[in-house]
Amino acid sequence: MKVAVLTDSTAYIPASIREQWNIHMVPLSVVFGDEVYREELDITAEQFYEKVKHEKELPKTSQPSIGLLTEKLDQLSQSHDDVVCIHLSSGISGTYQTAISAGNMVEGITVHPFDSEISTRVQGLYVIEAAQMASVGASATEIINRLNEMKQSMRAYVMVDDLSHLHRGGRLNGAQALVGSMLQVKPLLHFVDGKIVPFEKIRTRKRAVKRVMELFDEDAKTGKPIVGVVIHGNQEQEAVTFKAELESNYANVEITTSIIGPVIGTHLGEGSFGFGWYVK
Ligand code: MYR
Repeated sequence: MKVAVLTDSTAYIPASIREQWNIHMVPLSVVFGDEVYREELDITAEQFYEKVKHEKELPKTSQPSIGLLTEKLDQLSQSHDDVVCIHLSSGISGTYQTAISAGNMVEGITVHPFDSEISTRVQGLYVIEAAQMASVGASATEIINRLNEMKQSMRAYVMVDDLSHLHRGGRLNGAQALVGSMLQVKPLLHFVDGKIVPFEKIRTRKRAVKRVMELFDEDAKTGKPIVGVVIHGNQEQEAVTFKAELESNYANVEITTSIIGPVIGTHLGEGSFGFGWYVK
């Protein structure tokens, strides 16, 4: 019973790591006018942030087509019986539902869908765990059970420089009446039931970063092993500094940094910054 692991490009797992762990990927796209760019394949994160600066119109995003997903599942069915499909939150994209629909159309492989209820490399934490389990022969059911267990301790917070991107894309939920006033501040955002909602209104980025550290401390001070990822919209240095500070404060944490790619970058804007983690 060979189990494949499939995710989408918004998990932002570098190709070298995908190859190492046999992780399959379907891309989402950014659309500038009539031009469609599949992220990673047609446009890198760095190229995207540069391009946005020179474009008159802001981009839009699109999920993978059902045709692309059925084609991918069909290929996987040649050598696998099951596939664990881990996608960005169904509360922000139709990708997860489309994977389920594609699974109903393809014969010879059983789709085990997992709604990460998040995105970015935080979603990637689930994907890497699933792929490592698959590599040592775990069944799809064992993998899904483990992912659900991870979800219990998964936490993520993100701040944006300009809330208007999320607002424009219709991905900001909750406290809608506050949006006008919130555009002036740097709210800390998080996911509730797979949707993005304000967590706390914080006036400055410095305070928001400090607040994330306090929230992290609640888990880190237990001494339990923690895996985390710092995500950033083209703010490499800030991410590296944040990671170094956490690693110097706690011996039990393993942290990576990850640039937020074009699709999620369209909705968060350049300058976004966040941190996600789970207790191992
Ligand atoms: C699509 O067009 O289907 C993609 C829509 C993506 C919406 C992204 C919304 C922002 C996600 C923030 C992720 C932060 C993770 C900690």
